[in-house]
Amino acid sequence: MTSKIAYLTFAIVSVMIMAFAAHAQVKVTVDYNASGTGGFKFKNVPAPAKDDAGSKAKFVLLVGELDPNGADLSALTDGVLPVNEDEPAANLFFNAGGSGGRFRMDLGSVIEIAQINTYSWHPNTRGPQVYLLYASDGADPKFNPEPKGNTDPTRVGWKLLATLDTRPKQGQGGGQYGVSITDSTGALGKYRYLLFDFVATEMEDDWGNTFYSEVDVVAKKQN
Ligand SMILES: [Ca+2]
Repeated sequence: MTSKIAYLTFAIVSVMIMAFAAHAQVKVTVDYNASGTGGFKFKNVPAPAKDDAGSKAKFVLLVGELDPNGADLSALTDGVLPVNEDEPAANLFFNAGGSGGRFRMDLGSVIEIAQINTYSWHPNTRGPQVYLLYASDGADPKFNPEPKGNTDPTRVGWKLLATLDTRPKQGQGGGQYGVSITDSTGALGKYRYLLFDFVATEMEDDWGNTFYSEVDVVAKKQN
C-alpha cells in the first residue's frame, strides 16, 4: 500500500514538472479594481477592445448550461460592458448550482495570437475568474473540435495554454477583474480554436459562477 502511494506521488510530481516545462513562457497578468471602473480600465491589463480578433468568433456550448438570467455566449465578444457591478443581462455565466461549463470559440481561421484577455465583474463570489484555457489550430489528425463530457482536450488535439485562479486567499473576492494571457516570445502561438473550461469559484451555495463580461483575442501585429 505504502509503495503504491509513493508511486502515485511520484507520478503526480512528474506530471506537474512536465506541465511547467511545456508552459513556462506563458504569463498570466491579473488586475483588479475593488469597486470597478467604467470601461474596465486597469493598471497593467489593457481595457477591453471592440474590434479584436475574437469579435466575430463563433461559439459552441459543449458542457454545462447557461443561466437563463444572463446573456448568451456572444456577449463575451460583443464589446459591450456592464456599467454596474451586478448586471446579469450584460454578462455570461453558467447556471446557478452548477460547477461551471465548457465552450469553444472558432476564430474562423488560424491567426497568430499575442494576447487573450478576459474580464469579469461582480460584488462578491461571482467576481473572480477560475478557468482552464486550451487552444488548437485543428491540424492534429486526432483533433476533436467538440470535446464534451469528461474528454481531456489534450488527448484530442488541444494544447493547455493556461490554468488560472484569481480568487483571493481570504474574502469573497468581489470586484472587477482583468486577466491577460501573454507569452514571453510576443505570441502565444498560431491557433484557430479556443476552448474555455469555466469553473465555479465556490459550491457552498448556488451563486459561484463568475459573471464574465468580455473575452478579447488580440492578434500579433505582423511586421
Ligand atoms: Ca460583452
